Amino acid sequence: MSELDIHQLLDLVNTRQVEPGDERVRAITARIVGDLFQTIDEFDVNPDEFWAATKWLTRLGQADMIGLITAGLGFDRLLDIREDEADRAARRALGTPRAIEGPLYIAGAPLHQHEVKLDEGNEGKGQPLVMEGRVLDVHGNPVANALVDVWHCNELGRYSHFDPDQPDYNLRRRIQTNAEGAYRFRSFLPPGYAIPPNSPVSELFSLLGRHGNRPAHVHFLVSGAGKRALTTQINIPGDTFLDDDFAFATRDGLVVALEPVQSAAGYESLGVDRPFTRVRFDFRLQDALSEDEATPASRYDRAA
Ligand code: MBD
Ligand code: FE
Repeated sequence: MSELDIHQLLDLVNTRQVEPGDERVRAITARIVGDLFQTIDEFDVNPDEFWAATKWLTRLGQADMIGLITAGLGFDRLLDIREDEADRAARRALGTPRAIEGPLYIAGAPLHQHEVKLDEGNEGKGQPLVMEGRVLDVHGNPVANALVDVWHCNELGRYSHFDPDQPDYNLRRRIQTNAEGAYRFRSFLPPGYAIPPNSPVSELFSLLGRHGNRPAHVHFLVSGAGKRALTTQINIPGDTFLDDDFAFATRDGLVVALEPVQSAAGYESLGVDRPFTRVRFDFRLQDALSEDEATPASRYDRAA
């Protein structure tokens, strides 16, 4: 059996076994290897192309950019679509639509009660914004002491912890809602995001003839006792890339309305002293069916 054709080789790769292993991992691996064998064969991929691809994968991992390519190739949104389908199939009451976490969440942001100056240390950058609202359940009842974990990019479109030029937790905070489920924060309207140039991701995107832009957005991980933790984003209207997000994450119900507000009355504690843009947005959380569902955790922590 030392001379093999492609089919015999694939069969060997997928059937070798000296111990039980894991059935599901065996089956999924077999499918992926089979699909790749077929791709190489159909497209007549030559050795130089194949080894260039493996080097690209190595560089992608070394640059910690796997979470960026999954977003750009639609996998993050795919998982959300499948979760939505599972909710519908289970006839679960729906809350605020979920939207992808992205690769740039950092746990453990500073915790504040009811309100926060999210933009502390970034004063004067961009147009002043106040976002406020409540965390509610699917029946519209407030969720007291809910946690609103919020993060967005700086005025250059970069995220703290991934950008050496920003202090830790810049533009990242957690806000605990009051008894009425209310939260509010001051910040500035962030710009969109663009994938880093001269990176493994930008290399593939140029070969695909694609851009790597996201429309302006703000991320949230919202949780509360007995409620299903919600990962979502809001989009700022008017952005060129609103309907052309490289990560395919724009959703109805998450493009907020911007209200110009002339007077800072009532917002003194947030240090607002000039006209600002207000966004009012209530988060609606589903009931949790397990402790795991209620736990506010990043996708990587959840998977661990
Ligand atoms: C981002 O800011 C983002 O939200 C996603 C999903 C991917 C890359 C950058
Ligand atoms: Fe983002």
